[in-house]
Amino acid sequence: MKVVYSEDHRLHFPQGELYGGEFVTPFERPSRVEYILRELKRRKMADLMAPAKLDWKPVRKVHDREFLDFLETAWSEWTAAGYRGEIIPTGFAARGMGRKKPRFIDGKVGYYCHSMETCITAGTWEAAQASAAVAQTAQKLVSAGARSAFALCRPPGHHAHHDMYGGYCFLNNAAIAAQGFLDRGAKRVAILDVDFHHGNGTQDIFYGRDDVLFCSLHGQPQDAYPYFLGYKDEKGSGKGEGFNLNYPMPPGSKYDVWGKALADATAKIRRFKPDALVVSLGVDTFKDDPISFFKLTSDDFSTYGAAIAKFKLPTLFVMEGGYAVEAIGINTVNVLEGFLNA
Ligand code: Q9C
Ligand code: ZN
Repeated sequence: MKVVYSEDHRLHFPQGELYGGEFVTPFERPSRVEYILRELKRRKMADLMAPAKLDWKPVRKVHDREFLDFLETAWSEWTAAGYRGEIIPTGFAARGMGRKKPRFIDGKVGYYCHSMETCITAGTWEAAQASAAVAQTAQKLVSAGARSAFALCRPPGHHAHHDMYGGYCFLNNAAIAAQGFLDRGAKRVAILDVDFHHGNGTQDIFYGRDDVLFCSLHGQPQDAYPYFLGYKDEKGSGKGEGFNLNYPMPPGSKYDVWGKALADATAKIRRFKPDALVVSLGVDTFKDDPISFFKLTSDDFSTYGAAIAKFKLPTLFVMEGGYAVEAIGINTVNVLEGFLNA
């Protein structure tokens, strides 16, 4: 399988993540990618390729222009204000407050951010663009006829909204890829999000559209990040109604529960008759993941990789989360190998 990868992911590595009131080393760290690459090489599955230059057209269709400008200039505005730490917002537009965008950077950060664990650093924008280019290059391989490709994206993307970052995500790589498929002739694209966390960003971007079916399997928002989206009754709006499907599941869920959700989503995706499938591949559903509460085993990843192959669709895997770093390579490559061997 073609694997698209850029070393520029290393440009994004914040010193801290706000977690339980402490600053800890971010769970979303560069070594995640190294473990995945090592396992791909060990199984002789690392047909590596560097990304091409990013084509901004599909990016601008899924993200707000001023949000992109903000990401580009945030670091220089922050340092110009005299701040010496990494970028973290302090104030947000909470209930009852207004929606106008502030001028000063500290206010703008609160306007464009939805979660405070995600720091912006000097290299973040470079890394985020490289990650989007990785997804897009892999998408173009599939659009050009490859049966599948793996976009080894970092930072991840599925928590990035049309105009908000957070949840370790800045640009929505899977959404950019889905838009890329449509721009290259696909009539309908399905996105299957198997990351432990609800793909709130992807949901937001396609909520009013009927050309992209979004299906997310995740920890129920009563108990799991992102807390404020991911309920079953979020079904899409306007002509997008019926094209957003959420499968929230309770703490401790094993493959017996998770696999049933996948089977239901599979039936809905088939009925949609997509021309391409984008898999938002997070392996934080693993039983030993440090920030998640599902109980999938390493073998379960092989099982669902094979299940995804049964769609017989051109398939793009886009890396999202997974924080049990010692197992992240095994679990990720199990999905890909399960898919290839099906
Ligand atoms: N107690 C992705 O997997 N913080 N993002 C969770 C848990 C944010 C996860 C705190 C988790 C973001 C791509
Ligand atoms: Zn996740």
